Amino acid sequence: MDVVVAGQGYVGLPLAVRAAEVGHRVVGYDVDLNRIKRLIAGDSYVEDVASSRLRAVLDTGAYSATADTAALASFDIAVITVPTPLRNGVPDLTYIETCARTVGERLRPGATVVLESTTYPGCTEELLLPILEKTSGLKSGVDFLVGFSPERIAPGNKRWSFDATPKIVSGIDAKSLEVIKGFYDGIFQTTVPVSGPRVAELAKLLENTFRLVNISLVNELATLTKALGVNAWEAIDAAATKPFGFMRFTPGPGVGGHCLPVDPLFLSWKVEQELGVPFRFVNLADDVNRHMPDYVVQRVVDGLDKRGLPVKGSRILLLGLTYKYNATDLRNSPSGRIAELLTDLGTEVRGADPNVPESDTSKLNMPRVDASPQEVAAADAVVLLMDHTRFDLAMIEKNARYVLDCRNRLSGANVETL
Ligand code: SAJ
Repeated sequence: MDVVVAGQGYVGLPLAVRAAEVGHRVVGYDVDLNRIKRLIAGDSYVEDVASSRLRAVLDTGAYSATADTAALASFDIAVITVPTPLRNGVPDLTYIETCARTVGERLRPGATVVLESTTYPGCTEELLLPILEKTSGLKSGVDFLVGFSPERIAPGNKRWSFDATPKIVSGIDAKSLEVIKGFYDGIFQTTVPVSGPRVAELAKLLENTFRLVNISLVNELATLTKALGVNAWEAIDAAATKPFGFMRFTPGPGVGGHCLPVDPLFLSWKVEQELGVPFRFVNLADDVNRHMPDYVVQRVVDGLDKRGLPVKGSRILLLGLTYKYNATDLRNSPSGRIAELLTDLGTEVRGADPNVPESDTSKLNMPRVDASPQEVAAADAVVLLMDHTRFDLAMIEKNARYVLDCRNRLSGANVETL
């Protein structure tokens, strides 16, 4: 089939390349000209799509990349994989709206449109579908088919590769579901049909709300049991020996990334909009996680006090600036907030993270240094935020005068654990 994948990011590009590999003629559409230039050159910027795979489908002509909407003229299936960020706690759906208009203007009778972008329950039928009808003049369910299928990309996850991860599929009616399921059956090992787009939209939000709530639980547990003199990390490890009914999460300096701090708030926003009541679990979890940077800073202050060191003017080294273990992404990382709070207290903050691309150094709100023995030894306090495998933990243990370990990886008289 002729397939368009609108949005060639970490969700759209793997789908486009895989669809091309299984025999579809795929146009990868993106408004970012730099991305399109790199794609045409066979230079993949997505971790799980090797450039060799991209070049292979470019060479056969099964895949092409473009920013030119004229190339979207005759698709059988269009999949929308554009970003859905939050702006001040409110979902920003402008990318979906813009893309829906672009797709709608080229929609022909008999074609199908699938939304994959994470969004609130009802978005496919309340926002996407009317735009498609208005811009095309066609009738959904009669002239064209529509559905929702959430992404479950786990970048770098070797256990659950792209096609091995079960794929939820939905349609506004039986025919839409049949065609959409058939498309994804050719790409994924398992598809999971549900009764409609709202269920699929909600399932996606539930998956990440589950994580957000349970991470906030162990975060609050860590802060409270520390005061009680009980080691939460050890208790979590012990609880994790239960072979059923428990899932291990670990405390951290805060919840970053573009999924967990964002997706669940689509749910709480919709509930507030429609019902006028708060979604208390989401709001509480978000609040606990947002205050973890404050807790980390308080622990640093206490650690300096205990060592008779004035906070003002002290030199602090933050290790691990990206949002999660071994990640390269800085989005919503707690390190930024922690640096801001420590700077406001008059400390001199430096940051080290070998995973942050040089091109992203300018996004840091602190001077960037190497995680060298000299930098570690010169700091009045070291804070291990992310225990990347590229860090020399033994060197840190040996050279740090005082280290707050937010990942429970270090030991020694100079080490305190979050
Ligand atoms: N975090 C903790 N403690 C934990 C787990 C995570 O503090 O026990 C923190 C991380 O440091 C990070 C944030 O939470 O700052 C989010 O971590 P995450 O492991 O949830 O990673 P994400 O944000 O990349 O989540 C994505 C999600 N994938 C999709 O939405 C398709 C999530 O559902 C996946 O479970 C996760 O990847 C994954 O497992 O890789």
